[in-house]
Amino acid sequence: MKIQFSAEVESSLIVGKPVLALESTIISHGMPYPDNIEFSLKAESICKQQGVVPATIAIINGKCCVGLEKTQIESITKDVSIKKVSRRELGIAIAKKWTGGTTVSATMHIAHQSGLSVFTTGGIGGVHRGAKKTFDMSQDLIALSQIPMVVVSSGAKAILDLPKTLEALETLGVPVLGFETDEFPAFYSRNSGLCGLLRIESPGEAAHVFRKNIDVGLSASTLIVNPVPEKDEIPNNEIEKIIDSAINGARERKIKGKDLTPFLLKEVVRNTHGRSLETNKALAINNVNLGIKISKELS
Ligand code: PSU
Ligand code: MN
Repeated sequence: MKIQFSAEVESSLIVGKPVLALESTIISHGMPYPDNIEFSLKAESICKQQGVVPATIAIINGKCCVGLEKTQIESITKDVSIKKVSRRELGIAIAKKWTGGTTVSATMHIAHQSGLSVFTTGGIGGVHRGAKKTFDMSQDLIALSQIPMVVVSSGAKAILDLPKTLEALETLGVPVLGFETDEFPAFYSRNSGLCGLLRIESPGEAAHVFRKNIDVGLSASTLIVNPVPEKDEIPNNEIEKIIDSAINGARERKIKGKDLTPFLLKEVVRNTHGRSLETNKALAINNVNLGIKISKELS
C-alpha cells in the first residue's frame, strides 16, 4: 500500500520513536470550523510536548497521508464538501482522488498498514438506535475485530444504542478495558449503567494486556475506554432528551447511512448551545493524553 508519510513520522518509525495515530473524520465532520482546527492543532502540540509524534491520518487528493502539514490540516477543516471516508471506501477514494477525513475504521486500517500500534479518537461508531429496523451498524466494529491495535476512546457515541454496541463488541471478540473504571462510558457522560468491564489502573497495564493479546494471536484491537473528565461531562439525564430529539429530527428528514452520525452530532451541538462541542473536545484531548502514555509504554 502506498502511503505518504510526513518527514517526522517517517524518521520516527525508522528509529522506533513513539508515534500516535489520530483520526480525521472527527475533524472534518465531527466538529465545526474553527473548533476543529483548534482541536487538531492542540492534539498535535500536546503529543509533541510529551515526546510523541502525532500522525493525523487523512486522504488528500487521493493519497493516504500519515502525518499532516498545517496546510493539509487546514484543507480538511475548512472545506464543507469534503468526503467522509470509511474503510470500504479507501480504494474508491484513491481511485477518484478524493480528499476526505478518515473514519475510525479507515484510520485504523491505514495506521496498521503503516506499522503504528496506538490510535486515539473521541468515540467509536457502533450499533445505531433503531438498528432492529435499519440494520445500521458502523464499520468501526468490524475494523476493531480485525485490526490489532490499541484504540483509546470515550466509549461509543451516546447517540448510539450502547447496550447493543457493547454486546456487538463481545460477539466480535473485541476486548474492552475500562481506564480507572469498570463502566462503559457514554461519550458525553461518564456513566452508562453498563458495568462489569475489566478495570485497568495505568497506561502500563493497557500496554501489557495489548502485548498479551498479540502473544495469544488475537486479531482484534484492544479497546481502552476512557471516561470524559468529570468537570467536562454532561450528565446522562440532561443529554438524553437532546439526543432523542436529534434522532427524531433525523427520522423526519430521512437522514440515514453515513450522513446520520455527523447530522446527529451537529444537532446535539446546536441544542446544547455548543456545550456538547466543548465536551467532545475535552474527551478527545483526554484520550490523546492517555494514548501518548500508552504509546510510550509500547515504544
Ligand atoms: N467520534 C467523534 N466524532 C466523530 C466520529 C467519532 O467524537 O465525528 C466519527 C468517527 O470517524 C467514526 C464515525 O468512525 O463517526 C462513525 O460513523 P458511522 O456511524 O457512519 O460509521
Ligand atoms: Mn452507518
